[in-house]
Amino acid sequence: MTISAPDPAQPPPWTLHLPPGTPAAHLDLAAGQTLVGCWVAAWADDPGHPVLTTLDGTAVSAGELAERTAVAAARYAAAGLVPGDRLLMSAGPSVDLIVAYVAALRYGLTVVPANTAYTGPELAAVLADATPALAVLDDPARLPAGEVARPSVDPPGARPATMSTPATTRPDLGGLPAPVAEVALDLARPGDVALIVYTSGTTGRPRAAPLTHANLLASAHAVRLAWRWRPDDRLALCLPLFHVHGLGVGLHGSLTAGASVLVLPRFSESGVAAAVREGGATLFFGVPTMYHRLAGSAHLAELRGLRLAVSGSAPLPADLHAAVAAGSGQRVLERYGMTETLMLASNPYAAQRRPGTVGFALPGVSLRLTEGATGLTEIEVAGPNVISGYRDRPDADAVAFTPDGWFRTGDLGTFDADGYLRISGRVKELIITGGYNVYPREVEEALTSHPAVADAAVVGVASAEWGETVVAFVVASDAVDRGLLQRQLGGWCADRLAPHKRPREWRWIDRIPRNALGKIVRHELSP
Ligand code: MLC
Ligand code: AMP
Repeated sequence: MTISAPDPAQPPPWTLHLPPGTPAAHLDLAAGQTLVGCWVAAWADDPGHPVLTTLDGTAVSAGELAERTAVAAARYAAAGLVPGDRLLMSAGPSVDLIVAYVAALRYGLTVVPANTAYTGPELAAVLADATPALAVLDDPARLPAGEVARPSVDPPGARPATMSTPATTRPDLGGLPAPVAEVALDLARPGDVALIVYTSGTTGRPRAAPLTHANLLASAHAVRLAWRWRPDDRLALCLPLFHVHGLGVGLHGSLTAGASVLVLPRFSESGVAAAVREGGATLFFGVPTMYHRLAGSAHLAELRGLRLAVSGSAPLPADLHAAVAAGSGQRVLERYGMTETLMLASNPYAAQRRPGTVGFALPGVSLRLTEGATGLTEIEVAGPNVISGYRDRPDADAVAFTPDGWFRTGDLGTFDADGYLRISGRVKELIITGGYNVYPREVEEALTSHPAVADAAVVGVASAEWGETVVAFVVASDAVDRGLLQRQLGGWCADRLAPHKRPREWRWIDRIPRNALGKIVRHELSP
């Protein structure tokens, strides 16, 4: 039962995000446009504008970025790629990587980002489902050699059970053939898929979210408007470029606003401080773990120099919000997003930023709450930012979308008296640690595949630094030495799971509580 939905007779709640004087009735976030079309138009307007900078003095102007991405696109063509092909991307943030990425979109490729910490089996699962024509990696040796097994999604015989691993290159595209001719650029249509992002565990059947140019542009425009992003802004960007936070909000938002990105190779408190002090950064976007570390460092006060600091991907505790405000004067603006829907809600830029809430629906986005059988209210979303369905997964679509086409976020929420959205929990089985998602089932499957494990369950426990950390409950199959088994399981997980998915703590029990359907009763597992 829908208990709270936008009133069609009233202006949408998001009009309060718009700068004064914006004609809301005429707001058409991305209609008929593509990400690259919008970026190229901004570059042509001001070719000398620095678009990418680094702390060691690199500066790439808009005109140079246009040129470098055209050359890179021609190299993709010389390597035999054609528009519509998929390109796996798994590398740390760098100017080269951004050039390779933007070039791929300009040439009409679909980019499949993957976590740089993925183990061989995790990467193989993405490769097998996505079948990219080329992989851009910091270390090409990370790719499993030879053939990879493909998941059985299609009826038997519909496609081969294995695929060859794709050609690889580094972010500077070293090793790709030199361009032989100019190639046609920027021909993507709004409905073409720019990104395919895997959202769930790599075991079982993968769930891939195809994000179109129109989805991504609508979300980039929404945050550009809501956060008053200007060409003279410079974002200190140290988020990974394989998730929608770093890519969809940080990079796309900056390029859509015609602003600059200060590219940092990784997050560090001193790096963020230097970005503000020496690099001219006016914006910083981070996950709560980054704010926790900044708040505990000697660099907190440097945030004072920013025009805006934004937090997302996980809940920002109200006491952390207060600590950052006390130490730097920055009232961090918290926003809420999700891979399949991009950005959903944000605290207001120009009105009260209310700790513990994620504010109001962003421009173009509609939110409603629906009460389930338990009486809890789930957040549902519709808008130009939302995917139209998972890739080749009608079964997942049937669960994720309501009959009237709204997307179920799996997050629980309530609106407070002033209409601020508060996220109160999750219906989905998900642990968020340092802004990364961990699906308990994936970790449990890795654990129970060990011969000495009879059963296992994984839960998240509260952590001031990480938000949640992963704790494993294990039933050993025989009377084995627990210390030895724990060491063995540590190595077992390290071979199969990226570090953020590996249990940080271990508990040994006799039986995993399960209900009549065999489902783990997680709340009975007390860490
Ligand atoms: C690193 N480690 C983690 C971890 N990140 N463990 C649990 N959770 C994490 N998030 C591991 C390391 O591999 C290492 O393992 C150990 O923890 C200590 O690492 P560290 O050096 O202290 O961590 P660091 O490399 O500094 O990484 C911390 C971080 C990073 C916060 C900078 O986690 C990060 O960039 N998080 C951002 C994730 C993100 O962008 N999420 C957006 C998803 S999109 P070992 O074994 O070597 O000791 C989304 C939608 C939306 O959610 O709304 O945005
Ligand atoms: P992902 O699947 O990686 O895109 O993660 C999306 C999930 O992150 C959402 O469904 C929420 O559960 C969570 N999330 C993102 N932003 C916030 C936030 N500000 N507060 C609480 N949870 C958040």
